[in-house]
Amino acid sequence: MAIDPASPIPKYSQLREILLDLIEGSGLVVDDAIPSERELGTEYGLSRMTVRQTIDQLVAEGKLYRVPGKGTFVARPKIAMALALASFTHDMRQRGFTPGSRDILRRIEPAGGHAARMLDLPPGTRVHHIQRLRTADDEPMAVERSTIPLSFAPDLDTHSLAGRSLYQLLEEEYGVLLDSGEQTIEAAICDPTDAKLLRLPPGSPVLLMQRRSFSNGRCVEVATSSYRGDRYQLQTALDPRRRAAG
Ligand code: 16G
Repeated sequence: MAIDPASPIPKYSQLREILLDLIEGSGLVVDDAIPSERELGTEYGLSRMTVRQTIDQLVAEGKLYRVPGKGTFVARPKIAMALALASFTHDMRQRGFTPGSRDILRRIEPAGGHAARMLDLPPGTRVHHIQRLRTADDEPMAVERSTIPLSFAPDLDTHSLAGRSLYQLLEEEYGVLLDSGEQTIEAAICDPTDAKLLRLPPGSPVLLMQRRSFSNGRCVEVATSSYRGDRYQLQTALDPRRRAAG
């Protein structure tokens, strides 16, 4: 591929395509170095500034990373999370990672107004509040905060969740099989406490997910999770748009 100076597509966009092809398509693997800014400039007849602008963008997107004094390297691909009612444990295992879970906080408390509304329960109903750090191959991935009414799992607090799946425990110990869910996902900035847990610089981006999971139409879990923006992307199949009736 070459840069076409006559093309209406800006040169940095053309270089981006070339670099993406290099990163994703043609033999470079994770942690391989890409050519230096000088080499790219010479090879494609571009100014250093154009090359830097393109690389900066790819670094910001998490496709490349820089090591000062050493060069620019191919980053690990992000984990493409499907929009499904999957448990973290199951999802990580399917991808070949070893899932982990560390309790940050577990307690029984009366549900506040917001949590109660989300759970379709009267305020003050007793709920388990569970905060966990989720890891994959010991690397922090997400902070998850789940609220579960005691009525579904009265002595859940006596079960360790270290390295264990909450969804599996609900099913095996309490016969609660989650069969539907709804979830919102938005961009957010990691709060300082979560940044520390996730070992991210303060102010890093996260995907903030709010999930309600149901069993037989009753809300079993309300969860708020912060997933690392530098490690996750969302992936979904797209259905063809339905034609308007009539
Ligand atoms: C997922 C759910 C979370 C649930 C957890 C159970 C999202 C955003 N969150 O991570 O709500 O508590 O799975 O995982 O997907 P576990 O069965 O491994 O404990």
